[in-house]
Amino acid sequence: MANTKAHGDNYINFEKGIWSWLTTVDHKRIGLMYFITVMFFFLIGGIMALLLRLELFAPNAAPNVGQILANGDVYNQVMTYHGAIMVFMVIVPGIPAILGNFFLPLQIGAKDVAFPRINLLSWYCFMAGAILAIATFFTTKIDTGWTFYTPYSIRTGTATAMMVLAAFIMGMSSILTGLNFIVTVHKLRAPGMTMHRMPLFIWSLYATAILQMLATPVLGITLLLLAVERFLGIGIFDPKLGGDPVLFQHFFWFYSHPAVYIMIIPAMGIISELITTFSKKVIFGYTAIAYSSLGIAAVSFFVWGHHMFVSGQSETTGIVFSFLTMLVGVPTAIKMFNWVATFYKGSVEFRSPMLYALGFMFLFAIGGVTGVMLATLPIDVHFHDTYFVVAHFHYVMVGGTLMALMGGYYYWFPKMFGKMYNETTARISFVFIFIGFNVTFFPQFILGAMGMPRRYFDYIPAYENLNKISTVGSWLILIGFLVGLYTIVQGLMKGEKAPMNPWGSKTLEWQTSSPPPHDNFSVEPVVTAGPYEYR
Ligand code: HEM
Ligand SMILES: [Cu+2]
Repeated sequence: MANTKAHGDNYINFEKGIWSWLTTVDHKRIGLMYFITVMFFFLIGGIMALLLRLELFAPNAAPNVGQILANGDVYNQVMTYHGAIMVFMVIVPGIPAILGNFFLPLQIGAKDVAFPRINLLSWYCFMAGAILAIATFFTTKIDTGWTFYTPYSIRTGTATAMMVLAAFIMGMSSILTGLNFIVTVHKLRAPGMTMHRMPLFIWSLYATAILQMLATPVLGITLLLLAVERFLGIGIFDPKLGGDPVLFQHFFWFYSHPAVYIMIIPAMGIISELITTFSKKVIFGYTAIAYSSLGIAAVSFFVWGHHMFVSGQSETTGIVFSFLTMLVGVPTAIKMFNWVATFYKGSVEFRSPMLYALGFMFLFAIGGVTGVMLATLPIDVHFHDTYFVVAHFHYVMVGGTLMALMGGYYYWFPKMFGKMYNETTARISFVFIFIGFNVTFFPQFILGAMGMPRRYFDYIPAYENLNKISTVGSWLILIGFLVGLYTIVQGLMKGEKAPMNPWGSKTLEWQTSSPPPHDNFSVEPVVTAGPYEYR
């Protein structure tokens, strides 16, 4: 009793003032702070993407708006920022840091993560790195591509060292989040919440956390070596100094391939939640889905050489990496088949989160299959560094991760904010994004097969029509996101009050009020059954 300050009844109004947010150790508030900042960076990265496409609409035309990029150097810079921002500041932190932070403790019936202060520290690391990254834009900029390939990244006069430091600091943030999640899962589950009763989203975050902890330090050390080489002139990667540029690629992809699974595994976790909830049926193959996340995480460490098929590695190495890469298809297909089997005899409801789940399955299937094509050594020799690759990774990162992130927002929005949104505008937004995405990126498969190289601001006339279509698609995506933004803002301002459990879900986060109180549950939950006991 006798509390000096009046506390509100939920985590949002629990304390007031900006300072209470900046010093909060509440996992839900930290999740929201990530939400706001990551979405801001998504906006910046998105504007850059639109500029790139505008340039590619008509590179040789008389001056038009796109012409501001009609200079190879400027195009390279914008392309580098777009890639680096989207990867390091949007898609990698996206699901774990926003939805993971918010829902991991809630879904396992805990009051918070294991180390709440470290959780806040990881947000500050993220912000420090992100601000440093943006700051490079006001110096000599960077133009290496988000991959920082040597020897160019050592020799270029741009602010590579600063950017590399930024990526290093953001890596720290990712490691700390992973550490927190692993300890939380092991130590803070509610009574009765055995590992095999955890929601599949938690299993996916757990597998991701292992990758964050084991793979990210490799990136950190690699980037440190790059900086050492630039500043001290010690030959590590630069052949002029006796170094080996391909060594950089080995190190870089030893992190960055697992990193693509840091992006996609949590997305798959969300999809499992959505599919079982909106089919009103227990998920098919719970154990298989749970363990296939770990399977994907394990295999992902042995496939990095598929980025280097044409770097001069031996034929035997190429064949081995080609084979190992295809193995990733096995645990992935296990998930796909189990999701499809869950629909069988379910009562499937096409609410907006479910539309995103179906969108994910369709687009990610294309991304995955074209990944297997690229993993086929002789095919990659032809497709390497063409727009086929650009199309492939956008199908995976946008069609996969971003679709799941959006589906997750619509699913958990009532819980996070205690408000409902307009279902009609949410669906309109989805339709524009889904169609626009395919119009933008499908033609790029064809362009790639025709030989159009990536990372160029200009092309021969043969590529013109498909590029025009692709740019028009990017405008459709823009419309979709604007309608989505309207839906969110309208829901926040005018939405009806959300009930505790609007979708009739079974997992624990729906057993507390919307939005949840400061310490999550008024009574500690006791778990007596699995997470999806629909029927
Ligand atoms: C949604 C609309 C988007 C459009 C229209 C778009 C467009 C583009 C374009 C034109 C390029 C340059 C390709 C080249 O010249 O090789 C590019 C590169 C790239 N994009 Fe996107 N993009 C979008 C969203 C995203 C998102 C959400 C991500 C997040 C993962 C992303 C990640 C990348 C990466 C990693 C590169 C490669 C940069 C590099 O090669 O250095 N893009 N994108
Ligand atoms: Cu890879």
